[in-house]
Amino acid sequence: MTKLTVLVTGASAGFGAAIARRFVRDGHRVIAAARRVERLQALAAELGPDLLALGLDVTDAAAVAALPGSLPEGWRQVDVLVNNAGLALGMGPAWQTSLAEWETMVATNVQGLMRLTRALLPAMVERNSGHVVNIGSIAATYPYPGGNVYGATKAFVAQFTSNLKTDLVGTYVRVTNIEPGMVGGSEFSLVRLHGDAERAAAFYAGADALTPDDIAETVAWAVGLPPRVNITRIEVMPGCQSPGPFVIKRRG
Ligand code: NDP
Ligand code: 8X3
Repeated sequence: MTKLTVLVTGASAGFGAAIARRFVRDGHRVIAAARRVERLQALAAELGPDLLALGLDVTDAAAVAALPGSLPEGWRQVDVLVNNAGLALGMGPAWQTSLAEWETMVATNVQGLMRLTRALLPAMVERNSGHVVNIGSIAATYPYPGGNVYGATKAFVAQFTSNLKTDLVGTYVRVTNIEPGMVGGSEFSLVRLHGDAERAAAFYAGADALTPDDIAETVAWAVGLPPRVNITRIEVMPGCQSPGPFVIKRRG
């Protein structure tokens, strides 16, 4: 087995931490990036020297541009980039939401992912080997009330992935978009609902939601396939979830 170096953004919680654990346990090395470095250090203490904790705000364009050259000696060849860092903020209708929150979602989910990819892709193409795994969402495909800018950022991720695939045709650099539905066991809803733990818990009550480990499994599967196999997109929902019917508001 080739020991890969995998850079996972948003590794301080939820999917990112599960993906980092999965790759290290599978015998790979992980650069675990996020803003809350103390959490990454705890992950390093848990997983040992195959995990490198990296303080990184993906919205910091200069830090992302400098990333390839600023990694420690021996960690500079990134074989797999998992663009997982992301967030939703708010569930309100478009005319009542905060413009600043919309901008934060765009800066993180769109610009952060775009810049990380631009920073690390040239070396992958140069080596004719590598894999960019993006964490999109079913919110890219299925609209729902309150999904406004969040869903739109994930639609960017879906189309960016598809367009990268066309640029990378004929190479062994792969690109995959994982599009999860309802996943519990992460901080996603707590962040989206501005720390309202009761509302966040109510969202998952009685639902057999996916877990971060299910997403880590999906990522590990796509990455573990032979280099000739490019999984371009995977939509993954729990059995308890499905797209809804069209809404029809009737007169009277
Ligand atoms: P969490 O809130 O548990 O984790 C989000 C991670 O992103 C954290 O580690 C956080 O780290 C990191 N992050 C946020 N902003 C930044 C930033 N500016 N720079 C660096 N890291 C950042 O959520 P999930 O694990 O659930 O979500 C992970 C991804 O999956 C997101 O892209 C989300 O949109 C997507 N997703 C989630 C679903 C769900 O139901 N949970 C379903 C579909 C997709 P820190 O704050 O330490 O920087
Ligand atoms: C998160 C999934 O359906 O809550 O991306 O938007 S959903």
